Amino acid sequence: MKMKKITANSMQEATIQIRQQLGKDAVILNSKTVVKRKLFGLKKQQMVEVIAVLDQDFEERAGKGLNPPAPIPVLPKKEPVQKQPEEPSFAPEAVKAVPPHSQPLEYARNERHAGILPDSLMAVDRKLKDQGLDDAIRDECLKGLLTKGAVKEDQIKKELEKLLTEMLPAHTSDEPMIRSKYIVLFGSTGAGKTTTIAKLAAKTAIQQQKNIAFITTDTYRIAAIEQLKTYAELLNAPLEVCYSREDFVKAQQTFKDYDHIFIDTAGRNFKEEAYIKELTDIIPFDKSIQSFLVMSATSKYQDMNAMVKRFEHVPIHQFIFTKVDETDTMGTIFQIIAESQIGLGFLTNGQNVPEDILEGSPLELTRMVLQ
Ligand SMILES: Nc1nc2c(ncn2[C@@H]2O[C@H](COP(=O)(O)OP(=O)(O)OP(=O)(O)O)[C@@H](O)[C@H]2O)c(=O)[nH]1
Ligand SMILES: [Mg+2]
Repeated sequence: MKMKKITANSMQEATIQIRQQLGKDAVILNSKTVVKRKLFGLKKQQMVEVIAVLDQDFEERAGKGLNPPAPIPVLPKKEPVQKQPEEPSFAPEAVKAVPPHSQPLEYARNERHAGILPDSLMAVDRKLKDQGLDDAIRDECLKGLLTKGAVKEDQIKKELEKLLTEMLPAHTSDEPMIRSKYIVLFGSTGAGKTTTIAKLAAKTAIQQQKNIAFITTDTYRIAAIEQLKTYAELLNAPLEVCYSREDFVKAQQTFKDYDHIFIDTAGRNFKEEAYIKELTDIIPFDKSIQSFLVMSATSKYQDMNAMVKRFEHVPIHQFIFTKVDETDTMGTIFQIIAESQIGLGFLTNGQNVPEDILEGSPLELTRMVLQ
């Protein structure tokens, strides 16, 4: 994105200069009247100061190869609403509307913005960068703030919260987060799958008074079965261990009268294609299964991104991010959700079962990023 600040005698003159310097596709984001001193400061003259941009798309979101979000069984997820930023009222006809978030932008960052953006917006850019948000998302925020004329602290806070929240898939708060008969958690080794499944099952059994049961396909570590068995006993819930698809089908039959069956899976190195096959060999990812990809909030963006791509052929309905108590940087989570448009299911923030878990909402996540 090329950004320019132009000061001219009139809006018309500014528009001509913008066209000359940025071309006919430039977009005016913000304008204000300024008083400039002329003739060695003896004369004051009213002028217009305009900030305009030229977007240069370099890649489509889809080109990043992330999975499209899988519809949640039983109650499908609603499509997120993409809002177009308002066009400034003074925008001349030739100046286009600001494109939506789906079009990322590229530009040399601070050097080109220095002297163009007000300090308050430079500070926003820096803060979001520190959180791990990429150029495209930050550009979208800066454009949105300029378009709304939000350059003061209180305006920025309100508008930025709104802009960021709208980039995330809409949260259907009227539907329970656990909404299918079978709930499966999968993800990388040690991410917190078993602990989280115990938290979810306990909440569902105790708070919602549902009949719950457990299945585990984690047969690699003896301790893994014992770990889940301990939680099952505490909740007075049955547990079946499944080594194969036949075992799984049998367990489904055994648990046919239960409300929710929580399925724990083995932590494996999912860089290996074979492990994904193992997972899908045992569990039939059909319409009765609601699946959560579990990742630690402390993971790097590249690893999370690779993980999402790796599960291309397994439906991921929502994410669970664990260990948020171990990081101050929530931007990576935000980035992954905004890019993949796969919704946030839960965040876990400690080792206590069942307390340390919360439902994720787009607004809450945005607030955590902006804290
Ligand atoms: N700080 C913190 N620790 C957590 C959280 N969730 C889980 N843990 C800890 O992470 C460790 C691994 O948790 P598990 O639930 O065994 O992880 P897993 O994904 O089932 O591990 P594997 O089955 O071996 O792949 C345990 O020590 C948990 O107590 C969390 O939200 N915060
Ligand atoms: Mg486990």
